[in-house]
Amino acid sequence: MRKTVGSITGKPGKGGMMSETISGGHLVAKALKAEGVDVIYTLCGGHIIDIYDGCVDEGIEVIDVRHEQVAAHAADGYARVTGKPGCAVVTAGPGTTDAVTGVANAFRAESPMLLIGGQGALSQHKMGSLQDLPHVDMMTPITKFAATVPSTERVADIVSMAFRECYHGAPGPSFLEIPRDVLDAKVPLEKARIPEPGRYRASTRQAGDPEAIERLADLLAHADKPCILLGSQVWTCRATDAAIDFVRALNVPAYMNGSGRGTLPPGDPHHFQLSRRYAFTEADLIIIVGTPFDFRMGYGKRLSPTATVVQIDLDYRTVGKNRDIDLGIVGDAGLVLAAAAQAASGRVENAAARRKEWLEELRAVETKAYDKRLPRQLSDASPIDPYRLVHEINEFLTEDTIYIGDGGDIVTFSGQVVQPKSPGHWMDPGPLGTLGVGMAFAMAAKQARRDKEVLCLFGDGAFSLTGWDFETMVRFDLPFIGVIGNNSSMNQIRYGQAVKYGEDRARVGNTLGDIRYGEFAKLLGGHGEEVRDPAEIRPALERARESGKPSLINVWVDPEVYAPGTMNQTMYK
Ligand SMILES: Cc1ncc(C[n+]2csc(CCOP(=O)(O)OP(=O)(O)O)c2C)c(N)n1
Ligand SMILES: [Mg+2]
Repeated sequence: MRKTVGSITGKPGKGGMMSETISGGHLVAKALKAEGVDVIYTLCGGHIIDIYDGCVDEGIEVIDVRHEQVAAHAADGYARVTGKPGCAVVTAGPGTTDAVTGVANAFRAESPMLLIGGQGALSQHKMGSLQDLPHVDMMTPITKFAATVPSTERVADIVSMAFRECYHGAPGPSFLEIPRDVLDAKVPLEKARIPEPGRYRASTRQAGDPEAIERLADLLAHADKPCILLGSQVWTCRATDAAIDFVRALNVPAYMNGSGRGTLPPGDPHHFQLSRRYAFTEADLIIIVGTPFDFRMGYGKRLSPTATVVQIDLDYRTVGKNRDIDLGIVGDAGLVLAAAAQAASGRVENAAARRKEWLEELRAVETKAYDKRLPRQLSDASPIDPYRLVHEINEFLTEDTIYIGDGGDIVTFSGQVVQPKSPGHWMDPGPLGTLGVGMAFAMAAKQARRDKEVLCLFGDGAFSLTGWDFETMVRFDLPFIGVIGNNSSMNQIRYGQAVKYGEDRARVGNTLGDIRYGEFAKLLGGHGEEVRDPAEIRPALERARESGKPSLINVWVDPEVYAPGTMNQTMYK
């Protein structure tokens, strides 16, 4: 006799009574469901199939990809887009090692995701079972929490523990390995701890030290030339409204980086982009929000030594790291900015008005830089100037287009020109600089937000790393506009070789074939085109939009030009 309650099957208990049982894989699915996770990204393996079976019962979609790196990047992307943690499930051994890059990227990008890896049965521990590796040891340095699930009863408990750990300080990834016998075994339902939705973890948002907020308000009241950099945590904390209120009420020019791009729309009087270096040199008060003093900030050395520097971050370890600061605040970007604006109100009217000239000064620098570059953006040259390509993309984006950049030099061009029109509509790998995130981010963004358009600009090198997952986009009907800036090279690296070793020795290890990626898209069931004429970029983008399919517009750009950002990289100096 067999009784089935959803995922739960019955077997005779003590005294012949029926007791309900549940397997480890089904407990995983229940814990994911409790967290609000509605999709897992995976590549199958015998060690993990019980999780799939649990997902069927819980109504969790299973998106199976062609490489585990993509599964992990997609979980990272899902977290960024939805604000919920992402989840990737991979098999033991090579499945887990393939996913390492995705976890590492999420670690540096402060993205909350859970990677679940299979593992050989506990009963065969260290006996040399198929695909056995020390996964937890490997994952520990690149996660906030890495553990083995020791028993079936504790599967859901430890999954919820891993999610809790994702939100300690600045968010990040967790890893769990679940041995095959732990996953497959069934235990009496009443013996398993199944945390209930909303009852096993608390908000970790912190409002910042009130005394520090007061000091910030005071600094704002006295500053003549303040500026603020809104980093990725502004999006992580969903602090867009607080940031906008802050810059408007206090009349502070704002620069944005990483996922913070789009916090203010282009054209907003407080939106600045091209005058950042000038502002960091001339400002008397610089407020850095949710972005570290890492290589992107010249480790803090590019800020005026005489400016008062304030740093606000979710992670106490980031505040004051690499550069001294005048005021540090550990806390949630939204809560801190709202509290500072509130504390400053009534004290800053004069100061805000006084800053009119400072904003005009920056706008003039901004306009000059824009005008200088404009001819390149409008260039009719063939082969196509990369500036023209990114200009066309920028013009083509709508308020509902999520823009993703995945590549070297070509994406560096786009960083200067492309301005997302809405918050949370810019995705880049983050400080790990991982090539190959694009397809996975497009997959996650489109799956999570069917109402959005997704456009990904790839370098041809970056595309080649994970391009086969274009097929997954077709299989799951996830239309997106893929654009390849094709220079048949790994140009960003080639530039460094040319500078260091001379042009005649520059073509080593960086040359790619002349691949017609438009044909590749068609082969896999998508829409594809080749573009060699700059005037054809916009119509091709329109056709991709209208096709309603995953698409690749392969744009042949000039391999002999490099982005200023590439040429300025300190590694080449
Ligand atoms: C996974 C990974 N491998 C290697 C690198 C080093 N890298 C940085 S830029 C670059 C060249 C990328 O070429 P492509 O995507 O074609 O862009 P291009 O520079 O040609 O515009 C490489 C190999 C990296 N960042 N990530
Ligand atoms: Mg290239």
